[in-house]
Amino acid sequence: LFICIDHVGLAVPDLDEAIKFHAEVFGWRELHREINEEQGVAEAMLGTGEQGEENAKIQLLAPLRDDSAIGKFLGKSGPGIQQLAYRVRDIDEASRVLRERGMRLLFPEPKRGTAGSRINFVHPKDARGVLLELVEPATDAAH
Ligand code: MC0
Repeated sequence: LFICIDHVGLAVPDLDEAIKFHAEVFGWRELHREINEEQGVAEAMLGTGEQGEENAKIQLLAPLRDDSAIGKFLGKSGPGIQQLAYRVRDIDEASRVLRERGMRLLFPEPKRGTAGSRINFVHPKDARGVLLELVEPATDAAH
């Protein structure tokens, strides 16, 4: 059902400051940056492995608005891990199987995620306290 851990998402108040911190302290590279209006975030993907090696990424998520998912998370919990993302080959099939197993997905249909991917989320109450994202990468994605 799942291929691997795609990324771990961290809620941050300031994207530029967070990118600088993770680069200077941990040595992670910025791979990608974009604004996702629908999700209310400015996000950056950081590469955690050696160049060219397939590895899980770190996603930095800064809120565009206070009433966005990340804005609310920061207000309630402060900066930190907001989500764990599993990569799937086929998000429609993975969603069907998870629903069959009693998991509530947050969106009726997948939405657009980073770099043209298709995403959905398992409700944190059903995933035992973890906001679990499903990511089907775009077929022509460079990363
Ligand atoms: C809330 N809860 C969490 C949580 N957020 N538990 C673990 N991790 C989180 N991130 C818990 C609350 O503590 C609460 O538990 C219960 O879930 C319900 O929370 P709520 O306060 O009623 O609901 P909200 O308003 O905080 O919304 C939570 C929800 C929301 C997960 C529904 O954040 C959402 O719709 N998220 C999906 C979209 C998203 O996260 N977008 C930003 C990333 P108690 O025990 O207090 O009842 S966009 C993204 O990631 C894209 C760019 C990408 O990867 O490509």
